[in-house]
Amino acid sequence: MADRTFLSWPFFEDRHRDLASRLEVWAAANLPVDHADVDAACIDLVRRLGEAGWLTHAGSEAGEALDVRTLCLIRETLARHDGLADFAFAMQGLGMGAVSLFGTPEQRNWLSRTRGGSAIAGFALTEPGSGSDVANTATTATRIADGFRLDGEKTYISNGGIADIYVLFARTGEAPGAKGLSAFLVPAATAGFEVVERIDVMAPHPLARLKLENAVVPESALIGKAGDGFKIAMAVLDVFRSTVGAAALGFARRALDEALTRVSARKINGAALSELQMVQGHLADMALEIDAAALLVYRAAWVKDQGAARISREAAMAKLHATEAAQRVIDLAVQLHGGDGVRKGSVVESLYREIRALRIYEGASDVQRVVIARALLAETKGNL
Ligand code: COS
Repeated sequence: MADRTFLSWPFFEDRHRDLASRLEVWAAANLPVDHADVDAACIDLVRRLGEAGWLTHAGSEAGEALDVRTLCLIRETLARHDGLADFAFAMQGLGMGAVSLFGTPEQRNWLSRTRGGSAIAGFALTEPGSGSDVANTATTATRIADGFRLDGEKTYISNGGIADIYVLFARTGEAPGAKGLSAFLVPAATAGFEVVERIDVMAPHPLARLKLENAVVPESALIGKAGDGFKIAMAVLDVFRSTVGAAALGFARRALDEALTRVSARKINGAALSELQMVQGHLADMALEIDAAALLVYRAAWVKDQGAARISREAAMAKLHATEAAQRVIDLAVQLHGGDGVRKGSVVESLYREIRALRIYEGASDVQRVVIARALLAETKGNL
């Protein structure tokens, strides 16, 4: 059983502790699910997470602030039990993040469906020609009578192929670069919107390349103001990057659990592996990485929940450290499992594959370093 002592940290309130206990019971009874058909598994997970009420935390229907500590606790717990369950939960939040933060009452109607599990959400930002460099978004949104015409391609879009609704970023051209982008709510059923390629990755989940050709959306699809798309994307990522760190934390805690069980049971030269000091050294390093990651993740979440307008630096630190640390922790867990660690289907083997993408999506590790350094330099400039 993973370490739960962190729940007594002052970052949390009793409602968080209560939620973590209830979710633990639910997750133990419902997870993991069979991953053989990831589309079917995700659709079913969204429905069940919705029915159980967990998805209500992934969106804000009435405009109240998202509770980032709750998002992190849910992601950490689900990831510890089943990476696909974490994915299903997280995408309902990220996909609808812009609507939770900036949506009109009409746009928020979608939230009642994504929070109930009857609609699936996607976040369409990345393009074949722009990933880290969001300011280079090439998909265009051209003003026409009563709305916009969307043309372009999006790729590596999670839930692509199964989502009912996407928040999609396109160039409206108010200014060059970052200041000329806007965010739109685009139903999958929009004429001219097509899923052109399904993408298979090392830890499979629904993922696709999307094409928009003469896809017309009404004026009411615009989220926030025209030209604010980049800031909207960054504000959403500010909230959800800490939660990626939380998912990594869940994977790392599971890896340490598996490693502890393994080294306690496995004998070498007549004694348990755990009696070797070199093994104990690895266990200590793993626990240290995990606690440091947890402190950064819940620090970022707590700061946001206290009402901070921007937590770019804290969120970047949480995501950067937690994902990189989890990779190291999981690698050690595989090592401590010997040959069994690389066997297909073993828990640590699947963790080894699942953690990798977290160091890339929602801002690769090097993007997080850029965000942290820029914040430091801006503070220094302000103090000179
Ligand atoms: N909240 C609100 N506004 C923000 C912001 C945030 N978190 N971050 C930046 N902005 C604002 C800036 O203040 C700036 O506005 P002003 O000129 O009015 O001050 C504007 O947005 C442009 O910011 P910046 O100059 O930093 O933009 P860059 O193009 O240099 O981009 C990075 C910076 C690289 C950090 C950004 O593009 C990024 O995060 N890239 C990764 C994207 C990503 O996560 N992709 C994965 C897709 S989701 S799976």
